[in-house]
Amino acid sequence: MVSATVVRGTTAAAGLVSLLAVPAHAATREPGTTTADAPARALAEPDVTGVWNVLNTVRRQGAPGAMARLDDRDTIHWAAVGVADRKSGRAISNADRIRIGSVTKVFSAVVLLQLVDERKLKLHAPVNRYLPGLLPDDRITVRHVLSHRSGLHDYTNEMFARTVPGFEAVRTKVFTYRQLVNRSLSKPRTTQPGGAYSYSNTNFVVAGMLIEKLTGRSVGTEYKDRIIGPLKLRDTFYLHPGTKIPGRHARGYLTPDAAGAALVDSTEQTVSWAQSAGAMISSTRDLNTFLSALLGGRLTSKAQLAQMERWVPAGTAQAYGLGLRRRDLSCGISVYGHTGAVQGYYTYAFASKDGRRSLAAVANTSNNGTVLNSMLGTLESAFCGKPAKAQRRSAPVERHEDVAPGVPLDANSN
Ligand code: REY
Repeated sequence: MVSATVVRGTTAAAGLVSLLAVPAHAATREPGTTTADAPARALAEPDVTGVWNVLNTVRRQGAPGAMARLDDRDTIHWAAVGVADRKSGRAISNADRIRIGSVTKVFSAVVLLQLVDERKLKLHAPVNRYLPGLLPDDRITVRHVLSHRSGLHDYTNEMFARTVPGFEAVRTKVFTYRQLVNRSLSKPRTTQPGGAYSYSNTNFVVAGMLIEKLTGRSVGTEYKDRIIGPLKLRDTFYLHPGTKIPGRHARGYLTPDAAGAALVDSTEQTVSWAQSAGAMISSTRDLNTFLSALLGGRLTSKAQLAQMERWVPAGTAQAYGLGLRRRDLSCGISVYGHTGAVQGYYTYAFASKDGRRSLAAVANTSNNGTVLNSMLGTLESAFCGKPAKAQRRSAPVERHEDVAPGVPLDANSN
């Protein structure tokens, strides 16, 4: 088990003791976070030990490894427990790359909002204006798609109804965007255009199609030129339909539906079933850099960031903007980012309103609702600090809006 705290520029020792040694300047409070619908509040000191405890918990709950990195202004904390590779027994580390699943959606949304800034796209315009005839209803707008209010059915529901067979059936497949949209359109829509939030990967497949249509280039090129390159994200890739994770990485282990069945190594896959909805590779460091830059206003105009933060209710203690999720923590602080679930990997990537504190936490398993739910605790510890004595925090129940439905909360918990 490894944990450490580093003040940028001075590498510190590893170990739980150093983890507790918070540098003096880090004690400065943030000016506060304000959301459209929450009062301003100062952030408490992060409870780094609490984050570490959560990682240990998720390991006991079935994750081979778990890790987190917390960037708090100039101070970096990280912690890692368990293994990156069950065969070799190599310890997992925050230097390991991972598949980030739906955190990819934030990248897709940023590209589209930059295109709005460039006046190449209008949020209130129908998708069909840009992609004639794609959708069966001209009333579905770009905003509806990016806020999961299009009503487009999530085709992954059927695809992964049976977890391991579903995965093996698509592991090496290469889909066109249109094939994925057609799968969705073969089912009834879930709402009227602009109706209630209903999470669907189909929306961000449409987002990828919009990016490619409007720019004439691949989504991979757009992520690279607009985000990965400018932010110098050295661990971040979109390699579709390549199946390998380049360089040092944590292997991913999918939990089968049958209790007690052996984990399935799911590291290599095309992720073609998700593409612009979930196929990126990254690291905890790059995710923190990315979200800090986004929330800090360095990736879009202020006006488009404000659009991303126009919230619709999205379950208990959650709201969704445009490709961006807000989670309201027990201490009244809200954090902004996304979760990701792709076979073998769970990711939480969130930042404070001003982007100055960010947390990325990863477990190298999936289809384990208990682990997913426990990982919420990393956000509580990172942004709310130590809970007051005798007040045990009850984490809000994870509602699987952003994970294929059908993952029972108590899966594998017995
Ligand atoms: C896909 C299934 C989940 C994952 C999904 N991921 O929609 C998007 C996201 C990209 O939100 C799989 N679960 C698992 C099942 C459930 O197969 N039967 O947990 O690995 O990140």
